[in-house]
Amino acid sequence: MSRVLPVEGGLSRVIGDGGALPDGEVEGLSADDLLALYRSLVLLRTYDERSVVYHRQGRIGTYAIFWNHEAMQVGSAFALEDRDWIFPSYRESAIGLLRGMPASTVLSWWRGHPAGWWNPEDYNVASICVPIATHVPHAVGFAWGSRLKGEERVAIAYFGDGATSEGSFHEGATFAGVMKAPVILFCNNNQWAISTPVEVQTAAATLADKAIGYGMPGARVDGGDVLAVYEATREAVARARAGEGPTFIEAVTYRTAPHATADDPSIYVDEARVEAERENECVGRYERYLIRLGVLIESRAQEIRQEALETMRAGIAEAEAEPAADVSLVFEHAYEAPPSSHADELAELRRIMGR
Ligand SMILES: Cc1ncc(C[n+]2csc(CCOP(=O)(O)OP(=O)(O)O)c2C)c(N)n1
Ligand SMILES: [Mg+2]
Repeated sequence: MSRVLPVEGGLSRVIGDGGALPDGEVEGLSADDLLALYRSLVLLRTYDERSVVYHRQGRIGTYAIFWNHEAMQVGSAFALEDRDWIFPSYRESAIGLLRGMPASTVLSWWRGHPAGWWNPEDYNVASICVPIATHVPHAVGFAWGSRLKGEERVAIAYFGDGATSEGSFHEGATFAGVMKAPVILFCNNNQWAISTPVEVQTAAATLADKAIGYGMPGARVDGGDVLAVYEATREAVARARAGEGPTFIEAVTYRTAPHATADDPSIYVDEARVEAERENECVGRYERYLIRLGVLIESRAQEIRQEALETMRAGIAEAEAEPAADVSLVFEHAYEAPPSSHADELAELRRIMGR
C-alpha cells in the first residue's frame, strides 16, 4: 500500500525529514526504480548547473534555470510510458534526456543551432515551447486525436503558475474537459512568473482549485518530493488510460534561482525564503531518503554524479563541434514565395557575418 501523506496546505508528500516528519512510501517501486529516479534527478541537476556555467563562459545563450524543479520533471516523466507524449516549456528544456535524447541536442538548442531541433517522433517529446501556454491546446488536441485513433497514448503538458492566466491554458483546459482528452495538465507552481508573485497572478486560493471549473480533478503535491509527484502523475495516467479524461496537477515549489540567466531577482525576491528553500532542495531531500532506506550509499551517489558530469562534458564538446549553420536558414521555411528583397538581405547578412 502506498502511504502518501497530506501536509499543511493540502499538499501530498511521501518523503519525510529524517526527524519528526515521518517517511511514507510508494507502492510498486523496486530498489532499481528508486535508483533510476535518483539517476535522473542527478542528470537533470548536473545538466542545469553545468548550463549556468556554460552560459557564463559564453558557450550557450540565455538559459532558463530549473534548479529545484527536477523532482517535478523526473517524478512525472517516470509515471509515463515511452509511447506517451511530453509537451515541455522552456523550464523543462532537458526533459528529453529522460527519453534518451543526447545532451548535445538540448545544448545545441540553447546555442540557437539547428542541431537543437529534434524530430518529436524520435522521442515522443514535442518541441520546447517558449510562448506561455500555447502548447496546452497542442497537447490536448494530440491526446484527443490519439484517443480517436484508438492508440491509448497519454499526453502531458508542463507549464508554470503564470501560464494559468493565459487564454491558451483556458482554451486547452476547457477542450480537455469537454472531450475527456487523455491529458495531464502539469503546473509547476514555482510561485513566480518572472517578477510577478503568484498572489497577484490569481485570486484563486490555489491553482488546483481552477480544475473544478473545467470539470477535471485537481491534485496538489509537494513539488520538491519526487515520489509524491510520481504518485499523483501515476493516478492521472491511470485515469487517462481508463477513458476518464484529464487531470490537473499543481506541484508546489519555490523558485530559488533567477527566472533565467538574463534576470536579476535581487530587487524583488525574498532572499531569506530562497535560502530556506535551497536548504530543502529536492535532490538532496531524495538522496537522504534513499540513504535512510538503505538503497543508496555515498560512494554510489558519487559515481552517479560523476557519470552525469561526463555526459555533460561529452555533450558540450559535441554541440561545439557542430559546424556553424548557413545564414540562409534565417530566411528559409518562412515564406512559400519569398519576397524579392530577401536576396539582397541575405547578401548583406553574408557580408556582415563574413560567410
Ligand atoms: C505569450 C507570452 N507572453 C509573455 C512571455 C514572456 N514571458 C516569458 S517567461 C514568462 C513568465 C512565465 O511564468 P510561469 O508561467 O509561472 O512559468 P515559469 O517561468 O515560472 O516556469 C513570461 C511572461 C512569453 N514567453 N509568452
Ligand atoms: Mg512560475
